[in-house]
Parts: sequence; C-alpha cells; structure tokens
Amino acid sequence: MTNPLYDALFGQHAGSEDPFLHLPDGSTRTYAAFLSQAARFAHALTDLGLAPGDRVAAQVEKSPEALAVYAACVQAGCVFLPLNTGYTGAELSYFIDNSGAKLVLCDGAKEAALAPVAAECNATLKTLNADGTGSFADAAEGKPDTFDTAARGEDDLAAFLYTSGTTGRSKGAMLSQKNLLSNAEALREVWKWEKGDVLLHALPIFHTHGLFVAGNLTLLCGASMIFLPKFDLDTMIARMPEATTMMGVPTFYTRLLDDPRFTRELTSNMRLFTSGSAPLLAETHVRFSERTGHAILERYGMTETNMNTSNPYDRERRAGTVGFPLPGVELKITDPATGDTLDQGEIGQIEVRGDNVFQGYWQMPEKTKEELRADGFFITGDLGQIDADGYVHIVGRNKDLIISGGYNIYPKEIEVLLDDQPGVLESAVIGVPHPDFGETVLAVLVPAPGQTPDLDAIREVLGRDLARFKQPRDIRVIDELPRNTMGKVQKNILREEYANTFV
Ligand code: MCA
Ligand code: AMP
Repeated sequence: MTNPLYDALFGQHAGSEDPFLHLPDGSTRTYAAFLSQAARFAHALTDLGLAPGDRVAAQVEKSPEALAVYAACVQAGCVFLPLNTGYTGAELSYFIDNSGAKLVLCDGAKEAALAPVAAECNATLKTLNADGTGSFADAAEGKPDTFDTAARGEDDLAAFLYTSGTTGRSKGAMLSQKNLLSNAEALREVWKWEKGDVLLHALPIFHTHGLFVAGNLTLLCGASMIFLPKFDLDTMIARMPEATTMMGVPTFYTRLLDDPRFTRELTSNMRLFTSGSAPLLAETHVRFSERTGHAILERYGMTETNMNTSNPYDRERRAGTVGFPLPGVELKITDPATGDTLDQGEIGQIEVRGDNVFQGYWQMPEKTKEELRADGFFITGDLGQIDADGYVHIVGRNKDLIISGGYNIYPKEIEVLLDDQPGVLESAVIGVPHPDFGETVLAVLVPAPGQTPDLDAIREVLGRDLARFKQPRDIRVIDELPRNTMGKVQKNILREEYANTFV
C-alpha cells in the first residue's frame, strides 16, 4: 500500500527527533511529536466517519495543530480544504456547500455562527483553537500515535483550494498528490534546499504559498521552520538571525525595508529570500540588494498550478522578471484570440503545462474546459513575454483581478454586491496603487436616477458579507461610468483617474 505524498513529506520522518517547528515561545516541536499528533488527528477523522476522498474544510488559526490537520488528511486520504480566516459566514457557507465537506473545523469563537451553516450542509462541525484545544483535539485525545496510512495514488486528490473567479463565483481547484509533490521536488532542486535550512515562516497556511511552497518544501527536505502566527515586524527582526531562508509577499519586503533595524548584519545568516504571489517592484529588489547584499529570488505561481517559474539560484536574479520555467514545467506565450504560440519577445497570455497543473475545478466542467486545454496547457490569465535571455516577464493580467498584499480579489464579487444595494444603479471596482499592499480596492458607484446611496449602510453590508481584505478602502460616487463604443466599462480610465488616491 502506498501514499506517495504522505511517504515523501511525512512518513520518511517517522521517529525522527530532528526539529520541525520552532515556536514563538521558544520551544521546538520535533518531527516525531508532530507526526504523533497528526496520527491522532487521523484517528479522529476516521472515528468521525470520514473516508478517503472526503473533504475536510478548515478555517482555523495558524498553529502546529492546524498544520497537523493537513498531515492527518493526507494520511487518512481525505481532501484538505483550508479557508482564509478572514472569510465571513456568507463566504464560508458557499465553500462548505459547494465542496460537500463532511467535516468543518473552526475556531471556538466562530462555532455558534457556523453551526447552522454546517447543519444545512450535513457537515459535522468541530473546533480547533489557536492554542490547539477544542472539540476536535478532544476527539483525538488518547488515540494511538500511529495510524495505518490510507493507500492513495499520485492522481488522487490531496487538496481543494478555492480561488475566486471573474464571474464572481469561487472555484475549487482540485490538486492531486502528484501536483503537490512534483512541485516541491522541483523547488528543492532549483532553490538548493537542504535538511539544515531554517525557514522564517510568517505566511498564512491557507494558501499555496504558505502551505505548499513553504510547508511541503520544508517537509520534503526534513528542514525546520520558525513558525510564526503572522507577519509581525518586531518578531521577524528578532528571529531573522536564526533563519537561513525566508519566503514572503512583496509587502513583507517593503515593511522590512522601512525599518532601520533591518540591516546587512541582521541577514548575515540568510542564504535565500524568495518573493511571490504579487509583483515585486524592481525598485524594491534594488533597495533590498543595496541594504542587505541579497538579491531577492522572485518566482511565479498560481493556486491552480503551484509554482511555474523561478529566477535562478546560481545565476543573475533579474529584477522585474520571474525567471525560467521550473524543471518539468512547459511555458509558452500565446495569442489570446487564436491560441497560437507567439514569437520570443512578443506579449501574450502565459500558458503552462506539467505535473504541477491541477485536475480542474470541482464540479465545473465548463469552466475547466475554458481554462485547461485538452492538450494539458492551462491558460493562466496572466500576460507576459520572454526576453532574449529566456527570462519570463509578467506584464499584466488578462483577467480582472486585484492583488492586495498577496491576497487575490476579484472585482466582480464586490460589484455584484454593490449593484444590489438600494440607490445604486451600477458599480465598478478597481485596484489602485497602495504603498503597503501594492494595490488596494476602490469602488466607484453610479446612483440610480434621483437617488443618493447611503454609503454608511453600504459599508455595513460589505463589512458583514466580505472578508476585510476585500472591502473597498474608498468608495467614490460619480454620474456615469466611462464606456467604450461597445458599452464595456473602461476600467483603465478609472484606474488612471484614481491612481493617486493612496500614494
Ligand atoms: C490584512 N488586511 C488586508 C490584508 N491583510 N487588507 C488588504 N490586503 C491584505 N493583504 C487588513 C487587516 O484586516 C486590517 O484591517 C488591515 O488590513 C491592516 O492589518 P495589518 O495588521 O497591517 O495586516 P497584516 O496582518 O499585517 O497583513 C498584511 C500581510 C498579510 C502581512 C501582507 O495580508 C499577509 O500575510 N499576506 C500574505 C498573503 C498570502 O500568503 N498570499 C498567497 C496567496 P483593519 O484596518 O480594518 O484593521 S497567492 C498564492 O499562494 C499563489 C499561488 C502564489 O503565487 O504564491
Ligand atoms: P492565486 O490565484 O492566489 O493563486 O494568485 C495567482 C496570481 O498571482 C497569478 O495568476 C499572478 O497574477 C499573481 N502572481 C503570483 N506570483 C507573481 C509574481 N511573482 N509576479 C506577479 N504576479 C504574480
């Protein structure tokens, strides 16, 4: 019986007293202790009636136990579905219902609010708090420290990650064992990761970046992580000297650079800083090199594809580019209208193919067909070009998407809500430059004839239904939206008009 993902990430460390997690209180969790916890959780999953292939939705704070739920799902053959801790009840009910999750894990503080949602979806609800306590932990108490790993194949699903869409409806990206494992192996090779590496980990673990890029790579190599609940500048600076590597979104880097304590000396133990999830300004790359002597290594990925490209470890890390396709990943630039491959240097849509590319969107065959070609190439929705030296540049997006501090926000989801509010005729939601988040959300409203929308009431509805990071940081009211001759809203004009709102 095999389970390739479990064997490669977890099973190989059975009984190992090597450090895995260095925790904020100064304690360390060994691989053996982590795996025992995961095995107890795997027993709790099966005792609750979960079978291989069943979905486990988890909206839990970052903690060693939250990570052990992921390990337990892999071991028990369940599909792990992590959810942003900022999502509201309205957002969660869609994910739970759509995924058909059999078990929902949440923080104790959210239990009462989620109980009706779970009941309506016939899902069991258990709690797991940031300190590792809760009814799920209780269910695992006293269970054996080992578990008979469920047999799974490399094409079996390991995780669902929801990604929003241009239609405003989120799609569950189905990721197989092979998708995850092949990518971790490629990153180990190109980033030269080793057992002795210590990762400064401050990313959330409900996205590809913090969970798979950071977590899977650490596990595959038997390395360790300084596992912090979130990005806190003082803690990052205090613990940087213990680390050899850090992964961040561009906001991490601009925040570090804004602090005079962040010096060359502070980073002298570091061998590698990587950045992704959002474009890193070339200017940030240059400032970082000047301050620390380290060239940030920028890479490019997506929820649907894991990582696609990376700047080189040993050669020039070119600012403003995302480097070369990873081993096993094919990348081409195509004409969005015809799908034909374009010549080197031309700008077009980026398409990728390889073991990293997902299996499709859960129960959305039509949507899958639109983005995943029959020959295996996935249309990323990003626009790019390949320079004369082979470096891939991302020059824009062919999808209406805002990336704020590394979180994706699809304007449509907010526009649909705004258009529904009393006194609103129509709306347009755009991304505008922001000094901390890179981009932030701005909403433009057109009142219905003779009416004045109540902006405070609208903000209240947005606050109730949308995670904080999606909420517009400003709402402007104008007479009409700029449109082209085809009637399409010209968001580029709005973006120009409001470009200086926050900078
Ligand atoms: C927090 N807030 C945000 C964001 N984060 N608003 C907009 N955009 C955000 N990203 C809200 C908070 O709720 C708060 O609201 C206010 O902004 C400021 O809070 P603050 O404490 O400063 O925020 P923070 O806790 O420091 O968070 C900023 C952050 C965080 C550290 C940049 O967002 C973060 O860790 N981002 C990483 C996201 C990530 O991992 N992305 C990967 C997904 P209020 O003002 O009301 O209090 S993409 C991916 O996985 C692909 C595959 C890839 O390529 O990597
Ligand atoms: P997500 O859907 O959250 O997985 O976000 C994926 C999107 O993030 C990609 O399609 C890109 O638009 C963007 N992205 C990720 N890494 C980079 C990068 N290094 N530079 C620019 N955009 C990036």
